Amino acid sequence: MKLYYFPASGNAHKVRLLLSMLQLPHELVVPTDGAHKQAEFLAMNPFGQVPVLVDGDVVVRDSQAILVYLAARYGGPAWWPQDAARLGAVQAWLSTAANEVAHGPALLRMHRKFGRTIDVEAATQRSLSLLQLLDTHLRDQPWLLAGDQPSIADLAIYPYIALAPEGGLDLTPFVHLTGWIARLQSLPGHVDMPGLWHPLDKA
Ligand SMILES: N[C@@H](CCC(=O)N[C@@H](CS)C(=O)NCC(=O)O)C(=O)O
Repeated sequence: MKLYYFPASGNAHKVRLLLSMLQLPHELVVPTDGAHKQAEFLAMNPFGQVPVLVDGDVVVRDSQAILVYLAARYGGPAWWPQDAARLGAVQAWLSTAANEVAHGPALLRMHRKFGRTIDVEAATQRSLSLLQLLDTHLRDQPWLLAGDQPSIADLAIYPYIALAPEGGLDLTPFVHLTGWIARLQSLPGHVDMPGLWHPLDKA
């Protein structure tokens, strides 16, 4: 398998995490010199963005879609639930990753780290609402889905939450969320990326 990615991409990092946790051999490819806007790459992803996964004849673009593909093909029932209610719950969090997370903490990070012009006030409000919602949700359960095992729902949400301090957000008041980040970081196969906040290192 080949994963096209950028080292600073939280979206690509979701996929790196699952590949690593499933122990799937893969090659990492960084498009250089604008190659992600050239015809060869655009044939794989017309949006000209990473991540893109190539697995034999199968090409999948979009981080959420790649998580679904890998979990369904290689993950087994823990990563890809078989019952309709759990699948619906997974999809709800994948949508949250593509919407509230992307337009909240991920956008603030784009602004602070890469200079993107945004409505900072709106993105901050969206982010704080999301962090509070996640913190409340994780008060009584270890993972985003009910039960005692992580799923792709957690991996879809996690990178841009743990990267949120790079966008100027303080995660320390959100103690349940902080515990979830620490749990994710202690999973076998967790891989680090520059900028991820490590709550257990804070002392
Ligand atoms: N919805 C897409 C968004 C992908 C995305 O925003 N990729 C960024 C890196 S995180 C990218 O490739 N940006 C380069 C560009 O747009 O030129 C996903 O979840 O994969």
